[in-house]
Amino acid sequence: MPQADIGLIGLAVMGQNLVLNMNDHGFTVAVFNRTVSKVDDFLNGGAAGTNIIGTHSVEEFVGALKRPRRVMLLVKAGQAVDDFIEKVIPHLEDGDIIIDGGNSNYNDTIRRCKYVESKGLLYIGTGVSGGEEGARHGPSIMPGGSPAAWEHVKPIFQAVAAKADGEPCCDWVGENGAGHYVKMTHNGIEYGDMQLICEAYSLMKAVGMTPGEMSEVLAEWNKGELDSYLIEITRDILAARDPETGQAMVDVILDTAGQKGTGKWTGISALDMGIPLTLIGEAVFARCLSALKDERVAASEKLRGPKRTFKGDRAKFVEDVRAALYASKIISYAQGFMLLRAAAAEYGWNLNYGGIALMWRGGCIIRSQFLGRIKDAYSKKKEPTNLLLVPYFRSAVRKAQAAWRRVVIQAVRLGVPVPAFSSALAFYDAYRSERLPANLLQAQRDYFGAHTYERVDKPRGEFFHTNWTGTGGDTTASTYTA
Ligand code: 2AM
Repeated sequence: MPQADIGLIGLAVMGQNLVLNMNDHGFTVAVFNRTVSKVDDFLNGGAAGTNIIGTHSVEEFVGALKRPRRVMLLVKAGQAVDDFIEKVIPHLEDGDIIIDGGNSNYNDTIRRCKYVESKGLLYIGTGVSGGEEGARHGPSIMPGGSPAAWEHVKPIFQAVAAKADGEPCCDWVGENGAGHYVKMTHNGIEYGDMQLICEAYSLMKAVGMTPGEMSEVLAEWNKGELDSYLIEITRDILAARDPETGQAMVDVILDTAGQKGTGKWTGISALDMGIPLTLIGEAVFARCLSALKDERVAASEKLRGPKRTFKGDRAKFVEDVRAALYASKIISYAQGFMLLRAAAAEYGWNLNYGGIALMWRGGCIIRSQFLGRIKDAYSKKKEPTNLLLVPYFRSAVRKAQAAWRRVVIQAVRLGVPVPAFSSALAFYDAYRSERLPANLLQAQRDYFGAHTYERVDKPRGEFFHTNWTGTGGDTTASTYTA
């Protein structure tokens, strides 16, 4: 007699923790793993004394599941997911559900959803965020895929998810790859948030502050509008000491950043759709530049910058940095939601932006008070076209603006790179510009490539070409391919 409410394949730490979390909430879970010995290790270790059912073959695993069978995969993204889908399909029946909870690329999820549905089954691709700790005690869960599958996983997912303001940080995101797309965007925003905090750190360092002093500053910031998980952990990181040398831990860590690719995917998607996701783009590139450690060390011997020292009021400067960080963060989220809107249009998803903000409000790495404000903004009757136009954020940016500009100016004077702070400001100034220099750009395109332009004194959609040199003729780019 099948007993398990859900089955999970993939007993790495995330998988184990999620299974224990489900068990805590009264669900019976069957487990399986490619390296089968890990099943028994788990049952004799972390899962000892629970109702978790260990299985030693795909047949036994599927046989342990109640119908509709819910098969969740938490295996390495990529081929492993396709391999397990192939392995379980022959054992499943109409209406059974395959769930991929890994960090899959949304394009793969779109493909797999179609494939699995073609076999009469249902598919869910879900983002699970919050790391090992989140998986154990309440992650943010972002499911998308076959809509008919949602009611069958909803009670389990919402029970184990983090809660924010009393609501589960898990709701249906949309069809096929929507869940993984939203998770990817979450990770992109995470890159942005982290880069912004690193720039604030870099500025405080440039004005002579110690990590201990910065930790105290972040403890204060965490009590206000910047209250968030990432500020909180950075506060603790800056206070930590290296047991070997007694130095601040942060000072003994090599300054080359790693990345697993979700920030890059976010940037690629933005470029594909023509969305100016500048802050996340800069955050990804900042990691790439940091990774060129040897080149930078060599260049630091040769390339000179300004020899300035900070002479201002340090406390005032720190407050300016806080305001600049907050304003830049608003820009980053405004851009992130612009991306989601574009993706919704591109892929035909009916995204619930307030729901997404709520899913990110707790459990995940970017969790913050701030996301509660975004949820409020999207819960209004009239959905805002851009977060920057929402009165709360508009006024927050207005208040922070002078400080933000002072910080960017100071950073430029000191020669401290602040790509995220400054590109956020450039975005703000461009987005609020009624007229940008693209008129000149269009003229250039028309000059060398006869790409044509529209005129300010003629209706949109009418295109003109100028014979700039008197020798180019009247042929336009659309009439030939060069
Ligand atoms: P393993 O324990 O047998 O290595 C995280 O790496 C999880 O994904 C683990 O459960 C791991 O199984 C599984 N995994 C990694 N690569 C895999 C593959 N190619 N096929 C199946 N499972 C894989």
